[in-house]
Amino acid sequence: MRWLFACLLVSVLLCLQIVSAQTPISSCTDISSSGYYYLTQNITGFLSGQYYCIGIFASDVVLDGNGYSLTGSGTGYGIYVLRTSNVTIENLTVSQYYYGVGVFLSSNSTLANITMSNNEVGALISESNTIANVVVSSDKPKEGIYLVSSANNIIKDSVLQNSGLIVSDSYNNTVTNTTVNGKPLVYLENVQDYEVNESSNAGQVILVNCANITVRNLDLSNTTVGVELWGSERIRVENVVANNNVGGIWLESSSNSTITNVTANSNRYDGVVLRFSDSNTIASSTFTNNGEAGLNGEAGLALESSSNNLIYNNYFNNTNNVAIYGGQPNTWNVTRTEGKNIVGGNYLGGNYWGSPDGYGFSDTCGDSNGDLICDQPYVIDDYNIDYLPLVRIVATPTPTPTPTPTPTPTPSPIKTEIPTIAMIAIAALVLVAVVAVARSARKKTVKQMLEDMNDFEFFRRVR
Ligand SMILES: [Ca+2]
Repeated sequence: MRWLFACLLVSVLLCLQIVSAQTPISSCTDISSSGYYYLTQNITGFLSGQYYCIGIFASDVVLDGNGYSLTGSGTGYGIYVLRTSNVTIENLTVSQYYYGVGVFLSSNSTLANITMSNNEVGALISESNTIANVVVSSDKPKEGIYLVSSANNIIKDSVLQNSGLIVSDSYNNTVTNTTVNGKPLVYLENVQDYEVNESSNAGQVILVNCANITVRNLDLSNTTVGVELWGSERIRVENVVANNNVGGIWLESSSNSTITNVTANSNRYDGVVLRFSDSNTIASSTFTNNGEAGLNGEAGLALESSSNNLIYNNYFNNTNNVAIYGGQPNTWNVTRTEGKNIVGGNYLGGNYWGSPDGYGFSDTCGDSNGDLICDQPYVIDDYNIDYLPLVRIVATPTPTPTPTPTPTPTPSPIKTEIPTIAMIAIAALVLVAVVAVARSARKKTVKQMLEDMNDFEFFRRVR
């Protein structure tokens, strides 16, 4: 009898083992032991009390979505993986979380056949992992695949739409057969003396530990970041458009590189970011309407702990044109030299400092000698001064046609001359008076507007 009971117990335990090895999932849950898990229906929201729907905290796990979906409402993680190895997540759609899939302190994970749509970040990955046959898409550009503090990641056969790749302190990665907006994602690491031009038809360009590379004649818009330089030097980015991205162009720990004839407009965060990047040149480029997300510190150009960069002949027109963190010195103009500048003037010098409200420094500065260079320098901070800010040629308003006086050619007797002279004198006096009134009225208006602007500036600072 005792033996029979023991056999029964063993059979039950075996059955349980098999069941736990093939576990159906029909709601948000934690996975804390190895095995095969599969979704049996679409799931929404979070696991109660957590910021994720499915948490994986065990190694040797397969999560098979079976074609079903996880859907959030803009925050947290769809799938959160922590301290594991050999986890496979496959065959599902993850939508509308802040992070679609987050994999932390985990190695040898595989994300395969996953569609990540409208998450702020599709996949945030650390350590060595593989992403294959993944589709990351958004209605508007968001942060697609983010490789952080990791190495030896493989990204292959994937499609990034209104999305892209970002790497941060991540090396020895391989990216193959992956597109951004239908165009190749060009990821180069440890490459020297190379050109990425229009023949590459790149949709995004990422250079890690590269040197002497030219990136030119490309439209790198509607992605995470058009061009990213990480730990690279002597890179030339020329004639590139980087519009409507999360960020236009990003240089991190990169030096002696030049960005020229670039257009970076309407990026959600900054037009160009330099972090820990020295001795670069940014010239003859246009940065407008960046920073639409409205967070602090977004700007046309953001410099963080970056010094000795030369920034001149650029057109800035953003609510915040420049943001500087760290306060290191940079140079914002070249010596006044003859040559067409970015706003059509005849001298190269500094930059044009416009503002969407039309009252930027360059929009309103005085130019007493008419050389289209402001009388006063533009002071960003004590270490960052544009000594030769540019003035734009403003189209002259069409003058009001002066009524042509019809002279009376008839020789007049002397007595009629007196009233004529008097009339001219009166007319002249009236004209002077009218002009004076008009001038004072205009002065008042401009003064009023400047006051209004100061109020606005003050409000913005206080806020
Ligand atoms: Ca001047």
